Amino acid sequence: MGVKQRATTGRKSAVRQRVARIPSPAGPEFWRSPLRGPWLTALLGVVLLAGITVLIVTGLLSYAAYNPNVAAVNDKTPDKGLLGFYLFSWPTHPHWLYRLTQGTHVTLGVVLVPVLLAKLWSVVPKLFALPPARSVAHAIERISLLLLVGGVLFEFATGLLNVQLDYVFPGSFYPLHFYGAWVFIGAFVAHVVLRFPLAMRVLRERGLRGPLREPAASQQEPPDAFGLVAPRPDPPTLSRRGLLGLVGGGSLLLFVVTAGQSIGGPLRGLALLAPHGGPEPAAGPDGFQINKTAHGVGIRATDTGDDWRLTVHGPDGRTVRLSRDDLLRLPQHGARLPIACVEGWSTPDQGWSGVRLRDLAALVGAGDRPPEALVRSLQLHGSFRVAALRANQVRDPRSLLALRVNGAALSLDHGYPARITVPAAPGVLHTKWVASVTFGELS
Ligand SMILES: Nc1nc2c(c(=O)[nH]1)N[C@H]1C(S)=C(S)[C@@H](COP(=O)(O)O)O[C@H]1N2
Ligand SMILES: [Mo]
Repeated sequence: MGVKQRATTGRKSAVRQRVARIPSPAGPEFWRSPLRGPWLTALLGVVLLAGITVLIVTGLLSYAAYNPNVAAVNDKTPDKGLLGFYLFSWPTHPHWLYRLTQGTHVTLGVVLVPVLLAKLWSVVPKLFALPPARSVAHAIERISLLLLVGGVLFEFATGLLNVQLDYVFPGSFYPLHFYGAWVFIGAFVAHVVLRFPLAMRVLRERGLRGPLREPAASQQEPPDAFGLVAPRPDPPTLSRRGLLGLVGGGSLLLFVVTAGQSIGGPLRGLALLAPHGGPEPAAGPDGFQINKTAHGVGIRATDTGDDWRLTVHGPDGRTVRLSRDDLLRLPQHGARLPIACVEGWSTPDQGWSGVRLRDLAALVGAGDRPPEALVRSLQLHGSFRVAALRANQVRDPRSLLALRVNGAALSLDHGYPARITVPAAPGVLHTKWVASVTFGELS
């Protein structure tokens, strides 16, 4: 072997030795924060347990509110099967119900992001640990963790993209978020059953505030059996109190720049992060949010002019066609109702007036017990052109084919010549630029 060759080999092995000394993320040495430990993880875990439980309940309610099992019109999720076991007729009382449940779902989802990130950070050494499985039980645990972490990231990502960017997925948001939710719920329940007793024990033993009062020098939690506490910690750069302050402050900030889109009032002007936040639209009958403009969905002025007719179909073939003047000559009723979108934003109650849906049903012989209704818009392209309403929604005296809002004719962007309003129903069922309503048994 030549001198040169020997030197190269020597350098190579030195490099190899140095590489061997760099700890890998799969080993505990790699993770150096002195703040990690069972107490921190338990505290964040308990906050997430409460928050995510509310997200799951309000999310499942939102799906039910969408009338997904009326004639596969609103939602075409194939083979919901057992996953739809809990679906029920979404009520029409109180009229602000969906505004509350969906405002909570979206606002809470945004506000929990810093807590979720902190929780994942607190357990990150466990996520990288190798070997992947030491036993069958351990393998099951690791797979459930994969579904848990993958599920939570998927649900937050699809949810946040939907509220921010208006449906950017291949296919529909609903099946993705719905199936994703059930995968996550399964893993979440398993995780809570396995870990909740442990978390409670840690919090009881050490107290809710105990570790926060300890001086910065002794920040580290005692060595633990789970491998969360760093065996060779770096000196602290942030106190545990500082970390929790950062997380809580982040959540508070997100609340302030989001919540106004559903709470309204002075907070609306602060909702900078919300696509439908920002200052209240100019005063006047039209002074409330518009999601999609007539121009944006290709509604032409000629479609909504004097030639416009509403076509109403009855259950046994009876059909009537009504001009806007015909409709205005029918008994007019008022209802103060909000628009509350699945994306979390909502308007305060607006004063709608027009013809009751049940009166329209009576015109085509669907009288005494109005059945379900299929509403079609003039709109030729894009989503939300058809919507199915349940019998309880058609029957409610506040459910209107609205012709006017806040004392003036609807503006084109708010759905002129006529739009649907239904108490407590998601905004997506409030079809604008209505062309026809078909009453009958849809499902
Ligand atoms: N024809 C038609 N109606 C529609 C929609 C639409 O895209 N097309 N969007 C729906 C959705 S998702 C919501 S939240 C409300 C929004 O009402 P706004 O645009 O008046 O704010 O209208 C609903 N009605
Ligand atoms: Mo919506």
